[in-house]
Amino acid sequence: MATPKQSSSDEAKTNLETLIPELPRERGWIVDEDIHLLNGFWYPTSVIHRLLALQQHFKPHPNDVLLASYPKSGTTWLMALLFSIVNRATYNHDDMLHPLLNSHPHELVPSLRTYATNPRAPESLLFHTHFAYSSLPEQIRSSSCRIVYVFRDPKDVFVSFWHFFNKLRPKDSSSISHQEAFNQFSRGASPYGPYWDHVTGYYKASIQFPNKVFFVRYEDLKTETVFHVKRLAEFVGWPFSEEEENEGVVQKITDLCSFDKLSNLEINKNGSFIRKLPSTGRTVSLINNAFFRKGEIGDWKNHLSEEMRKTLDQITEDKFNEIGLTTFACARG
Ligand code: PAP
Repeated sequence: MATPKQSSSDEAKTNLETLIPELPRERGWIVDEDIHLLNGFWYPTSVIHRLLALQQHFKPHPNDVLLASYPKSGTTWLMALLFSIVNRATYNHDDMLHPLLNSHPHELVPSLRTYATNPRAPESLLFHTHFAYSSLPEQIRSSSCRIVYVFRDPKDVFVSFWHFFNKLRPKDSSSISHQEAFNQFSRGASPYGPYWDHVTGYYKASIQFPNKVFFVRYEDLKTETVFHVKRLAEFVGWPFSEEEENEGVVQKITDLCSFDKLSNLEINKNGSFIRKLPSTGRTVSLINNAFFRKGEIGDWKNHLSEEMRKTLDQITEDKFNEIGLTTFACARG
């Protein structure tokens, strides 16, 4: 009897089932999901499933804007800013019905991952990813769509990540100590890591393709928000007109997307959304307020020992100095 021919999705599944066990593996941080080293970056199992599907099928539009970041680097903030900037002809910043007042930014800016299994909504040109630059589908890297990358002091990134996964971790899943998580992060074996290679990939791309990749530091956005919001709007092709500037629109959008404003909205204080992990079938309830903790520069001082600070600053200096990127090294003050 002839063997039934495999469909292409069955074949892809079989390929994955043989590929994943062969990849180096580490403990993941959320919902007992392991992470695997794929082409230099550590991704959770469910993410690898989707990444491979995207690499095969995703079709970018020339006007797409992809927000990219290492987790906990300012994604939610940039989502709110980009959403407000590109939709300001439809939603006025002081409209009581502005979507940001009733929806979490993560609901308004879909993840690139969702397009691995769902067709893309034609009206949606804004989406986000935590994939490294070198992992992005080649179709995105070679298309004319634009990429906005935000990065942040790795000391604050680690602390923010640590609080986030502790908040989301179901009570029945195993925990990981602060020191263990720190060791993994500094070895580069954290989800979506190594952090330093993630930043370096996008930084180099922003130097090589300045019209394609916009690179901004969370800390600079915090201290000179209006200046960077104007640059951002120009980069994504929706510059503010002189009239808008005179009317204070930039400041109003900045205020709408500020930590104080967003974190105090009912939807962000008490709402939640559910995500299912295809690899394990488990669901994670994402509590909206987990994305709004302190929103400060330098909270690491309250959570890292002097030795931990030195470790991260040293790696950052070694990795970033060689590519000419300003570092965050600073003494505990
Ligand atoms: P994600 O990658 O999972 O989407 P992301 O939004 O990048 O998370 O990171 C959350 C961090 O951004 C939190 O930092 P913290 O833990 O140090 O407080 C969060 O508070 C901060 N954040 C969220 N919204 C804003 C905002 N509007 N302005 C400044 N920081 C913000």
